[in-house]
Amino acid sequence: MSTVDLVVVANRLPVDLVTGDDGVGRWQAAPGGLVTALAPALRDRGGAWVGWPGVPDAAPEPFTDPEVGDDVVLHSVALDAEEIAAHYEGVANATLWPLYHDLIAAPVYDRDWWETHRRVNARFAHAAAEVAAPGATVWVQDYQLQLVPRMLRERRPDLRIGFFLHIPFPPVELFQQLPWRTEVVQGLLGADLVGFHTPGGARNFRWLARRLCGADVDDSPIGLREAPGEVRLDGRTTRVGAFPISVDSWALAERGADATTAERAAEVRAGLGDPGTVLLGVDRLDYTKGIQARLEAYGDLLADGRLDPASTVLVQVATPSRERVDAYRRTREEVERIVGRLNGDHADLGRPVVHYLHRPLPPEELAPLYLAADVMLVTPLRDGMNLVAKEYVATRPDDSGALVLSEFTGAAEELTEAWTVNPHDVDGVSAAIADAAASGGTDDGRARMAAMRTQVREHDVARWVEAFLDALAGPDV
Ligand code: ADQ
Repeated sequence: MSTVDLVVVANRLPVDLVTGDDGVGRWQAAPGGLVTALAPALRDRGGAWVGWPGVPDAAPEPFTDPEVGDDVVLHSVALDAEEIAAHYEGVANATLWPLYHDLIAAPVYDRDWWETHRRVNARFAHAAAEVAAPGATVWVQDYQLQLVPRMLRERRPDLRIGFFLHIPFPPVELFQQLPWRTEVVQGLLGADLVGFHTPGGARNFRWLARRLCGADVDDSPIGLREAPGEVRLDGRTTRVGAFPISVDSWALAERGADATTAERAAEVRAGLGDPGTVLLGVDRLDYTKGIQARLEAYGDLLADGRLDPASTVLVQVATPSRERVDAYRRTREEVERIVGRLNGDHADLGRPVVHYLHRPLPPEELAPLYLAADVMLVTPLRDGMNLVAKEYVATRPDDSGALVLSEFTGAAEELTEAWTVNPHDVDGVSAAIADAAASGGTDDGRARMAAMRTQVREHDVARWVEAFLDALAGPDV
């Protein structure tokens, strides 16, 4: 097998196996921020991507996909149905996801799942070790693969290994619940550089490295994009820093400025009955996203007359997600019950106050919605970053529009000019929505959006990739 100098390891490959009308399976690029962000670096360096193809037992030979890049070889890690249930639906989505998102749902700690999770992580590490050239850089992605860095280091001490966590790293008191907490911290310490969205996450991890593994740690403050901390253990140093991810700001701005997008946005508003105010939510249907909180807050505003149901519309687009996990089914039921109640209480014939779409929309449909929305509602109870907030800001063609943003998102550390809210405080969310809606056309509203647009333009996803890879390639410490 030929080997390469840059290997990305992620739970999923950047392509999906889809079955056509003729019954034949074909690979189709799965459009996503991460592949768009990483593909240029992989193409430049003739890289490889190691991941699970998303369906049970699929084990194709290494292949390429023109949309990812002809020079980027995709290596599949095969998982059987039992491994998908235990590693992916179990440990990843029912243990780590709720634990790392502040226990919004109760995490399940299952020893058999963990055994499988460990075995699956070892398989990813083995696959990466096979394709990495001597001295290559390997960048491991996200919470499903936290054991990989150490496993990979044991096989291949010559490699430069990076790890990035796309979800929040939890407060130390919560992390300590995990029965396999030391194994996870040791797993991550196999990397040369461990990246988080926020300095707080990096500091939590550094504290745990000392407490759980007896590592020698520095006490540098760790800033946004600067001064990573250092953790020394067994003669090696792991750097730990904050690398807030972003969006492809230029591509989004270009789409937002396109005449077709503006025309479609006008059609959308006309289709909604040309309301005075359009509010928008766009999320995966996940209990972390705080969809219920924003609906309740909106309901209060309609009920007490601060927003007029005859001239206000909320559009909520919710992508189906993890539908085999109980907590997700319950969240969907709750969201749909509240939508039904709000429309029952406040709608008129032909004029719903909430338009609810339970499906993903393609980017060419999302952009007009971002343009049509006077106020974007991003109210997660906890979120590593939240790209939707940045997409809204990046797509706006001018300084109009307003963002209501939960303080429990990574994005809130950068988009400080948003109307920030505590999503547990429904009265506070209502007040912020009312203020944001009233800010349209004011100097304050324009100044806030201008500042956020500058922030997102200057810190796009290409810069994120470059910052992480530069830090990873940095001087030996
Ligand atoms: P997610 O939890 O999936 O990501 P987010 O950052 O908001 O959350 O990204 C969602 C992406 O899906 C966005 O690009 C958005 O446009 C798209 N999307 C959502 N709903 C959609 C819909 N109905 N139709 C079409 N597209 C839709 C995880 C972490 C985040 C972190 C990212 C990146 O949970 O905190 O920001 O990874 O690190």
